[in-house]
Amino acid sequence: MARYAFGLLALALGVTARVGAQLRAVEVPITDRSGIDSLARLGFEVAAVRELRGELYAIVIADASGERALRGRGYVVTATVPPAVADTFLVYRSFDKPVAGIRATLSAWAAADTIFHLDSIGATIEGRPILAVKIGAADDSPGRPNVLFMATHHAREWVSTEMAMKLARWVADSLPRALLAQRDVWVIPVQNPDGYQYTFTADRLWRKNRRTNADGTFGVDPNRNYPAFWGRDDIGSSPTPGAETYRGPAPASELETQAIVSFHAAHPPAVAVSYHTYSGLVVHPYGYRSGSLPPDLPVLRALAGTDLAPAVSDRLPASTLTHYHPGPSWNLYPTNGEYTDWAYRAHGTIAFTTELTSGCCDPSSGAYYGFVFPDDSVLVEQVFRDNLPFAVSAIVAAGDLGNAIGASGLVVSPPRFEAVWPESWISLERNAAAPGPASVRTASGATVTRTFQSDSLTRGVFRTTWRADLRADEVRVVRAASAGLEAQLLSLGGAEPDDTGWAGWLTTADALAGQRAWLATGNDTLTSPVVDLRDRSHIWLQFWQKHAGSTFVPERRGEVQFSADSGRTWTDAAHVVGAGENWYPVRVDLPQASGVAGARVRFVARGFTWWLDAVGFATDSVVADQVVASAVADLELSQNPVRQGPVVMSWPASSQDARLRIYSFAGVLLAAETVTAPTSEFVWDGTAGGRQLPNGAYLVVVETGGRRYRARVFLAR
Ligand code: 0X9
Ligand code: ZN
Repeated sequence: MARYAFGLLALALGVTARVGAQLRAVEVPITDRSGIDSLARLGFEVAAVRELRGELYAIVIADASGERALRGRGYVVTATVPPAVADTFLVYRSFDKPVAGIRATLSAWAAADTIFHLDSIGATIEGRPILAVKIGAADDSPGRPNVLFMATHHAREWVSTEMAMKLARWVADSLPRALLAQRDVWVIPVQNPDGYQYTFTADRLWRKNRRTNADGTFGVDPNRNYPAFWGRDDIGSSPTPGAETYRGPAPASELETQAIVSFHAAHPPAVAVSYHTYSGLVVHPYGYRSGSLPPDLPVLRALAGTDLAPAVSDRLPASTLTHYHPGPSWNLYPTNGEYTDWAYRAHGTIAFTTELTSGCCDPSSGAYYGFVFPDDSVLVEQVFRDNLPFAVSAIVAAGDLGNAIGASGLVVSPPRFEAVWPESWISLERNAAAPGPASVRTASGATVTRTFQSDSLTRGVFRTTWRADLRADEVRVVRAASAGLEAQLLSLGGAEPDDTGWAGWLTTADALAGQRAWLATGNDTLTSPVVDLRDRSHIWLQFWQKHAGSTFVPERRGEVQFSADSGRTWTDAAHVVGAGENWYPVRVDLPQASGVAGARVRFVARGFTWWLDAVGFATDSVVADQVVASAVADLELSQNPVRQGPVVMSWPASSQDARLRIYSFAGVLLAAETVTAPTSEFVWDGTAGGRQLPNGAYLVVVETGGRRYRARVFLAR
């Protein structure tokens, strides 16, 4: 079933609401849902669909030029006053409503329950308090990491406020007390109270705050006003006061923004989730520029998951989605002055935007609802339940981000190479020191060195480029010796004339490296030649890509598949969804490729425009392959990396004594021990010859009964 591409996607495409002044809601008759698709494809913002006197109408938010464009396309356009809605819903309630409103409810909770602490962190232009509740101890302790859940930057996104309210209640009632005692959990259910109130009294589809702009229009977009990347370009936000994404006259010009900024200065969150609606996403920094990846991608990805192991399932009946797509925010569209980029830049906050609900469909009518989620307590409760595991994982992770575990079981990848060529990227742990030089051993046996570069945006991820001095086929082993990392390209293809054995896709001169790249523009499959990976382990796939999809149509995507039997059977290794207009590298771990003689990958474009270059198998296990090419299996380790105390290494029981050797990463033998049968484990405290070894990677090899086991152990203490 098709999904309908609105929300602000339409604004990003920029047909309407770009220039000109006042926006208004107009009704456009459509025959069926495909009419919504057509409008969305033209770039119009369809905020809702309404049935009136048996006719179907799309409600489009447009300015004068947008209305002209609609008429120019033959649409009949009628102004509509989005109804002021009576404050009498079953689920929803305004900010000001006596007794049951957001303000009254929070006050009642704080009065009734000693673990609820209610605080006003600022006031709006219309004088409403911006309310934050803290659940747990009353005082602030540096020993308790802050976790922030925030909602309703955008006035009309009501489900997000209910999500935050339910979460506050759940944390107070049900979060295990031992965990709560170790966290400061904060909830700000309405970041934009004036706008939120206005959606009940005047305009259900209002988005911005309610400040009067210099040109007489109203409102600044609260999610474009933060002081990071503010006004960087006019695509990620608008300089036009009447526009829906107006960024305001200056960074943090708005009282609501100032309240959040000072809140963060006083209580910097380790993790934050900013709830919005709609489109079924869990996105994270960066959002300011397509293709930019944050240094903490391993932590963000562990928590948000991947399309094959997503953190949030969508179990709403009639939803068009099965899960929320996780990824960098530019998968949706680029923004600047946006909250998560700011919190991450300013405070290192592991920050997410959750776009709740798919926008379709209301199970009672089958209707698309967009921002107007049904007033149905069962459905709203389902949204909450679907999103609760991710919220809980955020609370847990805040205590030890390096060991974060996602709601679907993903963990933080260890320090590693993320790409080998044409740029070598390594990601280290948060706050790791800069590594020494990068060196490359070339096919001719020469060594070339470069320094790893990092800047304030890529802190912790170090990059160096070989493109200028080395051809891909000359690169063999890449090393970041001081970080104990190395990687080796085992195969490489990039649509160049001498890349033989690849089939499918056209080639294009729009290349990342060399002269050509591959390009698919619809349904097309690119298949690699067969690669022999016998005697190889710790295999991963590197590729660089860009793509022109949409998160609103996730069934149009790229699928990366692996075959261990030369292409007879295939399994999914990764999915690629959404927009990504600049080249960036991807690493996909392929543990199932170890020792495989007939390894192949293929890239299946499903209605997806997709560029690929520098595709190849790589391995992290260069030394291991050199020292013990014939190891049969890996040792079992009680922890890796080893952060604290000793590590217990074990192997299958054997009737013979075992010989255990510890090597430096460069292959120097540091220690040898004998373990007497029937003991089949060794407790290692990180020393060799009585000497404490420095942090880094070591290779441990155990031989017993004619079998050989090995492990690469990271000391990180
Ligand atoms: O545009 C926004 O502020 C958010 N979407 S919404 O439809 N709720 O308005 C998304 C912000 C996420 N960040 C980026 N897409 N860069
Ligand atoms: Zn929003």
